[in-house]
Amino acid sequence: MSSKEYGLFIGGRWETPPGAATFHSTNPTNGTEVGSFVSASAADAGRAVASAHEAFPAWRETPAPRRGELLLRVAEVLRRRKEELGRLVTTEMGKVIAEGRGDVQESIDFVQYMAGEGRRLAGETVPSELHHKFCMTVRQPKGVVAAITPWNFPTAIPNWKIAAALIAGNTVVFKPASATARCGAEVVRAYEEAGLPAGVLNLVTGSGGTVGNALIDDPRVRAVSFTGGVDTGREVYVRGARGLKSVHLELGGKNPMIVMEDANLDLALDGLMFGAFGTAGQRCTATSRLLLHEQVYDEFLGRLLERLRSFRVGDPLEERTGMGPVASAEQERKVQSYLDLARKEGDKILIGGEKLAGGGYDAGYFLSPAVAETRPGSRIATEEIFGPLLAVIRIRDYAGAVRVANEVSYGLSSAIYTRDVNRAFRAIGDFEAGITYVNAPTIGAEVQLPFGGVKNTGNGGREAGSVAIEEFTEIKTVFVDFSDRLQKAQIDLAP
Ligand code: UN1
Repeated sequence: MSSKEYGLFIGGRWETPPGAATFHSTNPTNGTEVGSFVSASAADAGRAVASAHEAFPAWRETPAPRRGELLLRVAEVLRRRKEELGRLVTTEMGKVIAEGRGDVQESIDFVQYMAGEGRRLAGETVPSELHHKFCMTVRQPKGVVAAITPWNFPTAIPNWKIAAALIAGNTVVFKPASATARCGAEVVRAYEEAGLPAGVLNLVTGSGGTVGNALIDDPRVRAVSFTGGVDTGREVYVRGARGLKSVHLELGGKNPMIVMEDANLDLALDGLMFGAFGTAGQRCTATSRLLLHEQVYDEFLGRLLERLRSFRVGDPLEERTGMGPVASAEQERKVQSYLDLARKEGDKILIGGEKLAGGGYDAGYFLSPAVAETRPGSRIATEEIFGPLLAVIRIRDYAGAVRVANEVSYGLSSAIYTRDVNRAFRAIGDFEAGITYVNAPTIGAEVQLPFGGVKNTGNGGREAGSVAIEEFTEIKTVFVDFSDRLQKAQIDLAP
């Protein structure tokens, strides 16, 4: 794939500001350049906001079902381009091709789902305490929304935000992660091709410190939707708070999988491989802790290590590859530093963690998938690593497993493998997490359900599902009095 140059997309036009600085994204498999982009200034971000602001009145007046038809066309474009975009995801980010395609499929599913939302956007109708008075709520768009997205789901997460914001009648300024800016730009091109009116969706590429902050600080931006790390998320929240904006945050995870003594171990092993090493562990929902019952500890661990010994790490574009490179030098360093830390803290690295060298590996960020035995409370058992390093903890019983599962600051996803239906249902209540899976790994969210977490994973909001609309709308409460006289609530009918 040859590299391609992209400008900013503002007011329906691609443009490269004269003299603009540029940056590029690279393929984590071999270091080649994938795309070159404008490093936008705060003034560029301001122009993008101005364009979104200008486009807002006409877009909000467009009937929501018409907005939905447009989204359906976007879904068609994405479907037609699925293979090409899937390969781009894999090339720019490094997840294996089946997952690259899955990323695009998640985009298609969500955009299509939101298109249908255009015929719902439901409010409520409730009785009045007075005669001939009608009470209802309607949903109204917030205005200009800033969507700031990470590199791990470089088409799906942008679409989660953009499609939900647009169907509700907002206009959007989108800043993708720099590492996957080409995926971001191609998402925007799909909306352009579908015929979205000028200014309704704008793209500004560049650093979070310049572009992201300029967007959050701009008084015309009424809502910010951010997915990324917890430290940045906290800064985004504080910054947005100054402008009293609605700030929606999807942050980290330290997701446990509990495997009980009565689990179907074959099923649990398949689930663990997918949950821990899918996307090279770089999902907010990745299974990063295995809480393993002592009765099946040795057997399950033995089978896991055996599976990993024949696990193929390599070119993510090859269909048979199990795991590609991690996404960047920074990710590689981070995982390696956690491995060092684990060794220092006395954890036992059972397998993996080497930087792979020779052959096709030299120019990429290839690490062998790692499993470390540790104890509750250790750093690798509590901090988000975002890479192919699984922490394993021995547990004695269900109560202990839940205690360990919950003793982290995050609360996104969680999973339990058991055949005991009582225990499964108890786990649903006991896990401090936004998502619980029973007999399935911690990853694999579906778009028609809410996605998000508790504790440091966010600030209470949810993406996806029909509740996604709540993040992007204001509720207007409406009273229509058709009695032709002044009626006084709380007073007229009081005894
Ligand atoms: C994320 O990791 O930020 O459930 C999103 C999953 C995916 C989405 C993950 N459908 O793993």
